[in-house]
Amino acid sequence: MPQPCLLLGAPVDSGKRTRGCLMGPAAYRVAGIAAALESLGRPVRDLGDVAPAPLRPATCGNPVVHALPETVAWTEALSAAARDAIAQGFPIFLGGDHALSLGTVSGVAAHAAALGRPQFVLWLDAHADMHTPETTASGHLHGTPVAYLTGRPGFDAFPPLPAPIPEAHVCYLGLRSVDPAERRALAAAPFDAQDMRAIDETGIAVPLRAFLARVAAANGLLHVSLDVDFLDPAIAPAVGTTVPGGATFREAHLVMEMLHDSGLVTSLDLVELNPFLDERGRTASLMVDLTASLLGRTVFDRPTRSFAA
Ligand code: EXY
Ligand code: MN
Ligand code: MN
Ligand code: MN
Repeated sequence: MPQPCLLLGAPVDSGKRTRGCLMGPAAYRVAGIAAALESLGRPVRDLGDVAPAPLRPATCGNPVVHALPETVAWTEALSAAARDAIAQGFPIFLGGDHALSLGTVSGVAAHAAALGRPQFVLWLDAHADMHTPETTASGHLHGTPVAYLTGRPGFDAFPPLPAPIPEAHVCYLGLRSVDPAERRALAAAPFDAQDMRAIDETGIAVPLRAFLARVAAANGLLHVSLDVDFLDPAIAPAVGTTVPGGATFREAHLVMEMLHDSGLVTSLDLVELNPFLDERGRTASLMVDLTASLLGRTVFDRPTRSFAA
């Protein structure tokens, strides 16, 4: 029996000022995510929506930071939920904005550390999400999870990070909107950061194959964080932070298909869907189809392969 897919709604909307991502989990359910995965022979358990921890006062030095106590409360609850879920199956976190990943990824990384295995992360996003609460100019904490997860200073208001992720274990694909402070942070540490220009030059399979080979060689666990704005806005309009020049339909599916064939992925975030901005559910449906590709929907079955050079 394959591992069950565990659906956990994470209706986080505190990571930015424009609201709507709280409707994301409902949109994925209406778009048929459970049936799509069941049709692939995977048992599916919908664990419902996670609730945030009780709100406590939280402050930081930057007065523009938005909804800090709310995001801290989500981080606490989602980290515990993720750590619990990954011990029982393949968790899929239905977002919710990208601030949810402060919790989900810290939780799965804690599990990996307890197993004594390295945690890797594939960040599919137009943005680097590498601000700290001190460097963000917008104050939007959905732009901060990678900094938190790699142990940057400035997150004193948040739960202590159980298991920081080494920068070299983070691969970005799709970057095309990176702020100056984030560029400096990326340049100063060994992130595997691929912008859209790199993907234009080599195709998206080349950097992904190299990353997967590294994960396999390290016997790592792999978390995938899929931001809707990784996709080109022409195919995925339901996001508040559209950036032109994103991944095409086929590039995105190829990433998911290769991830499936690698057999390495152990958890998944679907983030930043704002159903209020969607057109007849097409973005929600595309995200469900991409998830199905990651879980093995294909025309011809291919054997699991290591992607080693
Ligand atoms: N870098 C910009 C900021 O800090 O406001 C935009 C962040 C957008 C983050 C989205 C979810 O990926
Ligand atoms: Mn993001
Ligand atoms: Mn983004
Ligand atoms: Mn910014």
